[in-house]
Amino acid sequence: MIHSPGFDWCSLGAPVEVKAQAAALLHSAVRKSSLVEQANMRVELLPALSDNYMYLLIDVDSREAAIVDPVEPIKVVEAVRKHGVKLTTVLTTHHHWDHAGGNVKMTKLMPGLKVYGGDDRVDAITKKVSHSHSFKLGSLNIKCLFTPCHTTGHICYYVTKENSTEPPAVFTGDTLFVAGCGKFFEGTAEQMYRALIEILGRLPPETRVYCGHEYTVSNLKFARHVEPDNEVIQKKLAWAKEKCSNGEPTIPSTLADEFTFNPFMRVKEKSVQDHVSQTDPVETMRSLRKEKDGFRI
Ligand SMILES: N[C@@H](CCC(=O)N[C@@H](CS)C(=O)NCC(=O)O)C(=O)O
Ligand SMILES: [Zn+2]
Repeated sequence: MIHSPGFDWCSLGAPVEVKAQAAALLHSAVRKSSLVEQANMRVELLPALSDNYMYLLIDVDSREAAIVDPVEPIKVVEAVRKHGVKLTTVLTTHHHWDHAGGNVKMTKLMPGLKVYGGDDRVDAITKKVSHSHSFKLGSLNIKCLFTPCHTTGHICYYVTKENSTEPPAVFTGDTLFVAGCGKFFEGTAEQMYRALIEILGRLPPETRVYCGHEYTVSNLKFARHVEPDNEVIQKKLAWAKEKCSNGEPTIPSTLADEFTFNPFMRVKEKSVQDHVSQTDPVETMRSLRKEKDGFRI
């Protein structure tokens, strides 16, 4: 089998090798960008590599912008020009190359950028942050949430606007995915439980979730395996397949939605605990991750 890192991105109904090749082509040619517009903040989703996302976050009032995980800096420069905004800030979720690997080039293309991150291994870092560290992007407030597990220095960025009736946004990198979570490369089930349930899970339910990868279809196939009787999962999977086949993103979701279909957010549910024969939420998290690491659809 030809290995393509983004092979799970879509089901194209063709033999495996053809699928992998077609998917690789589609990733670069067909994955569409999209814009989430609110009165106060805009988020442009910029597909990168085979299944990553970069996010251009714009403060509408000041036209100041930040870019999350700019692994393909040329695409970022084009988007910044298109919107006519001033890019001041790089928000790095974690040090892995598919997230931080564009930082050096990004700062060369646009000198003077502030580069945020929670780990000394983040390329070109200028501002090392820790939990609850807050700063402004124009009129937007950005709060850093320390969520170690996928990597020991992983940061999620929570974005709010004072006195706004519109939903906040959270950029979750490889901690929380739509319907899934990141692999525990440098951490434990206890840490992922804290990140997903006690930190992200306590943000307002309407918070929009912008994650690091387009893994929704493959994640939902695992979710369906865990909870075959959960109709929300079936519906979301049909919706996500349709989106993927049109090259459209399945992002953002909301935290409220994640609690209805994401098995890693549902570790307190009996149906999920029963699947892994556990009764404790942290042990359920540990067992689920172990099972998904070896899961093939
Ligand atoms: N299973 C991944 C393979 C790539 C991978 O391991 N990705 C890392 C992030 S760069 C991860 O944490 N994946 C979560 C998972 O496989 O559940 C996929 O769906 O394509
Ligand atoms: Zn990644």
